[in-house]
Amino acid sequence: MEWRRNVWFQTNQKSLERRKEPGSLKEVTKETKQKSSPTNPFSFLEFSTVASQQPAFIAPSPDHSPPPQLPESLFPAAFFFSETSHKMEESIPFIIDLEKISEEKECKKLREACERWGCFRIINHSIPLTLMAEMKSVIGALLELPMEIKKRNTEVIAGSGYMAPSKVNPFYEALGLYDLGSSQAVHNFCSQLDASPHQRQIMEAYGKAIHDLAVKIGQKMAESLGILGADFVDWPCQFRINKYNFTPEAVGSLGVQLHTDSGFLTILQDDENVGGLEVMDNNSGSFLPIPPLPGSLLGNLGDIARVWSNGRFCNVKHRVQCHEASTRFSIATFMLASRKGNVEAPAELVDHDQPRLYQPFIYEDYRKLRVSNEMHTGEALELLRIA
Ligand SMILES: O=C(O)CCC(=O)C(=O)O
Repeated sequence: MEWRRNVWFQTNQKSLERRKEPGSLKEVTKETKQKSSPTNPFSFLEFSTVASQQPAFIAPSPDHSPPPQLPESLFPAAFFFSETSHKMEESIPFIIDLEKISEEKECKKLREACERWGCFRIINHSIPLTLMAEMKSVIGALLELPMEIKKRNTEVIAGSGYMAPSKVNPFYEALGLYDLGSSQAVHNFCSQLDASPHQRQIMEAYGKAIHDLAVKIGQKMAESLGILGADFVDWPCQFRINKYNFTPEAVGSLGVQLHTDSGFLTILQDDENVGGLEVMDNNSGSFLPIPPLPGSLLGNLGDIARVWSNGRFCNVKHRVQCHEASTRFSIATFMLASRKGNVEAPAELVDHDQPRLYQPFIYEDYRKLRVSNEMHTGEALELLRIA
C-alpha cells in the first residue's frame, strides 16, 4: 500500500504544479470568461473552479486486485466551491464510497447527490483498475480502426452504432452497442470490428462488471428513497466508447454539446488524464468542471431518473469542453429504462403531497420524442408533465 501512496503524493505534487501553469484548467476557465461575448450562447454563464488539488494516477496492481482503499480525505478534488463566493457550504457531497453504501450516512449522501446534482463520483466500486486500464487501451485501438471497419458498427436503436465526426461535433467520434447485458450483442460488436481474442475477453469482462455495477447503484438509489427490492437486472444498457480528437484549433470549443442522458443512470469511465467534462448547476445555471479522478467512475442521472423518482432526482445537464490539444477517451454505460411496460414512478413515491408528475410512457417513445423535437436537454419531459 505504501508504494501506492508514494505514487499518489509524488504525482499529485506534479498535478498541483501543473495547475498553476498557463493553460491549466483554472487558467483556461479564466480565459473562457474573458472571451465570452454577446454572440457566445454561454457568455452569461459563470464558471467555477476546483477548490483543491486532484489526486494523480494510482498505479494498477498487476493481479486485477480491487482498487486501493484510499480514505476520502485523500480525494479533496471532489469538493468544489464557487469562484465568486468561495463559500465552502456550497461544496458538493459528491464522492460515494460504494464499500460504505450500506451505512445510512453514505446512502443519504447518495440521495443528496442525486437530488441536488444528478451526478456523483464513485470510489471503491470493485471494478479492478487493471481492467479499467486494459479497457481504455482496447477502446483506443478500436477507435483507431480504418473508417470502413468502424462503419460496420451499425445501429440497433437510434444512436447506438458508430458516430463519425459531424458538423455539430467535429472533434468527436464514438462506437457503441445495444445492449451490454447481452453476451450476443457484445459478441456481435466485437465481430463487426474484427476484435482480437484478447480484446473480446476484456470487452466481455468489462461489460459484465460495469453492468453489474450499474444494477447495484440503481438499487442503492432506489433504497435511498426507501424503495427496497427494486430490480434493475433486466434494464437494457446502451454502451458507448467516445474519442475526442482535440487539436490545437479545438481548444475553447465543445467536444460534445450540452445534453442530458435520456435513460436512468449512466456510469462513465472518464479519461484519467484529460478533463473537459462540465455539469450544469440547475440552481444557478453555471457550469462546474469535473476534473479527472483516476481510478474512480462517475454516475450521471438521466431523464428517466427524474420521472422514476417522481421529480426527486435531477437529470444532469452536461457537456464536454476542449481545454487542451490532447486526445480524450471516455466509456459510457447507459442503463436506460425497464424493458417491460411503462416508465413511471413507483406507487410508494406518489401521494397526495407529491402527486404523479409525469404521465406513464414507453421509453422508446420518449427517445423518439426527444430526437424528433431536437430536445436534447430533457425539455421533452415537459411535454409529458401532468402535475
Ligand atoms: O465523454 C464524457 O466525459 C461524457 C460523454 C457523454 O456525455 C455521453 O456519452 O453522453
